[in-house]
Amino acid sequence: MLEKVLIANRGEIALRILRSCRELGIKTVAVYSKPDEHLKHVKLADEAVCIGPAPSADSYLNIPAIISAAEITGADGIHPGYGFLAENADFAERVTDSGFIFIGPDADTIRLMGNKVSAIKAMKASGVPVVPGSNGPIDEDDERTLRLGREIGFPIMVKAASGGGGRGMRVVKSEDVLLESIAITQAEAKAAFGDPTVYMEKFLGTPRHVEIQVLSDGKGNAVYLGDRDCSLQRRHQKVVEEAPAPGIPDQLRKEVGERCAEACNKINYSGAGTFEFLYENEQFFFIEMNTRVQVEHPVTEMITGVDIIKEQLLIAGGLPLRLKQEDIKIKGHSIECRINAEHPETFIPSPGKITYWHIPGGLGVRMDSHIYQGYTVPPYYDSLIGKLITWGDDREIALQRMRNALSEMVVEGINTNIALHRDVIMQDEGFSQGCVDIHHLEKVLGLD
Ligand code: MV4
Repeated sequence: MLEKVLIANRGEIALRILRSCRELGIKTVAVYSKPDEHLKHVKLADEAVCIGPAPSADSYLNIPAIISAAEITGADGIHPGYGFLAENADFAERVTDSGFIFIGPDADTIRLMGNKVSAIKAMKASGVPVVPGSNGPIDEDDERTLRLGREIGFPIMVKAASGGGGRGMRVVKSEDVLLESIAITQAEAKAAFGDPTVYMEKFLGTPRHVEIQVLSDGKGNAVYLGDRDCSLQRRHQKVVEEAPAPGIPDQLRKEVGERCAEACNKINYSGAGTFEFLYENEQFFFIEMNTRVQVEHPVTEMITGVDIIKEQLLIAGGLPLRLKQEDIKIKGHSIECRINAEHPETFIPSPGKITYWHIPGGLGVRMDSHIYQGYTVPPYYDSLIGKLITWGDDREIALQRMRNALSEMVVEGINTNIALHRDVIMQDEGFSQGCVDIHHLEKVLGLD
């Protein structure tokens, strides 16, 4: 089992990882950039090492500095959190080659999923439903491409194999612009990712974003922990997430969940992972797999009672997964509001000193945050300052608890998006109803 874990991240997720390590009696090493020396988890960690100056490229993305910190402190495992190096296959490889345990799937699996063409191919082969499309890269044969396009039917989405998360994609309305759209996307993909490979999918107009959380030990024991709906987003940034995804037939949830768990076993997936789907007309369509723990993992923890980070640590430590599918019982409903240091209307980031910080409480209310009164939010990293999570026996109770919790929360000294959550989203009729699509929030905000 792991004895000392280096946390290669910052902010709320670094604190979240530290808490699970402590619960398991695992010692912790914090690594931090110069302006981050006052982070809460840096103070709480058993050891802390400064790995560089403010820019991420020189600190949280600095692989040699992180590995040196692990060597100096005698850590045996490295947890990458989310963002930064979490889905960097070269990092996972160098961690392993240096004799440490990477807390996540192996480098080859990260690489397989990092390339969307190979990810879709692997998932399709495992029986996971995918979007109708080219099922492979677009090649030089224009006649074949046009034929494929006609078969898929327009509109079509052209996507970069090395893209993902909304980068490197383009909608094509008709056949006459297909080849030129492909050429443009290829050129952009080459410039952005160093890989010009693109593929085609049927464009879905009004899907929901539904994802399935899995845990798998790479030894034939995989489970799915239900689903989440992350449709409420603005410019590919999720704003509110919930679990379970409302209004999905239970039989369908089960079928797709089982396919995901089977796919994990088939590829010997090790760790926590998320299958991302578009959901339209009561059908799931796989688009990508995330090989890390996600920001929104708490809503799944709330409805399953499973500590996802703890399970990641146990799997990485070499233990067989303790959970069987029949142990996973979905109970109630959970909603998460991402609290950002940004203006609630303009979305302009708002770093600075937090002069007053009052967080809500009560039954079914959870706050995952590294913030304390007097803390200064630095301008160098993303603006997430916390996640307010509620749970209730049903969606209505979780929603009402969220409205109450938001009304109790007070942050002074910086702008936050609390008012957006409290006065706009949690009052919105469509959201209150449930089942809104990925365009809903931007429509409500008048941005489309
Ligand atoms: C799509 C799509 C419609 N049809 N693929 C955007 C992020 C990346 N993960 C995949 N994305 C999309 N892929 C097909 N075939 C629409 C989107 C999309 C989207 C997906 C999930 C969450 C928010 C989104 C916002 C805009 C577009």
